[in-house]
Amino acid sequence: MANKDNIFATPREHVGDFCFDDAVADVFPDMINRSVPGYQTIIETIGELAEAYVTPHSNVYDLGCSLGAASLSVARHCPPNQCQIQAIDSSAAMVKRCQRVVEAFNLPNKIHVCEGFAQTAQIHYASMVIMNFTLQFIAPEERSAVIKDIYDGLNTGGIFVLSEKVQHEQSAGNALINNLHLNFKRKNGYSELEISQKRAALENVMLIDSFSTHERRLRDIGFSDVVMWYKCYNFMSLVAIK
Ligand code: GEK
Repeated sequence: MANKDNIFATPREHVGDFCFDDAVADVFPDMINRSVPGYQTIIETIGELAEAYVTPHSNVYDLGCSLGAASLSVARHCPPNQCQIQAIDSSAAMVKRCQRVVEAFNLPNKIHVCEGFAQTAQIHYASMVIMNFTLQFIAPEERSAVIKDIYDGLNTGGIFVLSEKVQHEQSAGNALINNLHLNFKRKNGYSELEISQKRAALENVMLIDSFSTHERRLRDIGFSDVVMWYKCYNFMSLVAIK
C-alpha cells in the first residue's frame, strides 16, 4: 500500500516553498492520486498513445518523471525493444526511488533514469516526449525554450504530451473549476488545513498558464496540431503533433 500523504496535516508557523524532497517522494503516489483528477487515466492513455506513435528504435523522453509512472506505461504498451526511454527528473529523492521502481520490473523496453533538468535535456530522434505535470514548475520565461528544444528533437509525426494544471481566463469560471477541484481534494480526505498549507507552499513554485497560452506557445513553435484530449476541472492533457 502507498504511504499516506500527511505532509501538511499539522499546523506550521511558517509554510516554506514546496520542494520534491525525500518526504514528498515517500508519499508521492498517494499525493498525486488524491490531488490530480484522472491521474490514472492520463497514465494509461500515455501508454496507449505510445502504442500508436512510438516508432521502432526511437527515443522517448519523460521530463519530470517523478517515480516513473508515465515511463512504465510507455515501456509496457510498446512492443519489446521498440524504444529507449529516458526518464529525467531534477529531484535526487525522486530519481533514487524511480531507479528502484524500474529495477523491480522486467520491462519489455529499457528505461534509463537520470537526474537532470528538463531545460538541459538533450532531445534527439524522439517519437514521443512527455511532460506530465512538469512544465508548471519551470519558470514561465523558460517555457518556450524548453518546448522549442523538444520540437527540434522530435521526428516529424512525433508527439509531445503536455499535462498541466490550468487556469480559466475569466474569474467566475476560474472560481468554478477551482471549487470543483477543492471538493475533489476534500472527498479524498484532505482537511482544510492541509489544502490551505499546500496552496501556500505551491504559490511561488507552481505558476499555471491557461489553455490558450499553452496552445498559442505550441503553435508558435511550429506544432502542426494541438489536441486537448483530457480535461477535468482545472487539469488538462494535450497532445501536440509535429
Ligand atoms: C508523473 N510526471 O507521475 N526538470 C526536471 N524535473 C523537474 C523540474 C525540472 N526543471 N522541475 C520540477 N521537476 C510525473 C509527475 S510531478 C507533478 C510529475 C506534481 C520534477 C519534480 O522533481 C517532480 O518530480 C516533477 O517534476 C513534478 O507522471 O507533483 O504535481
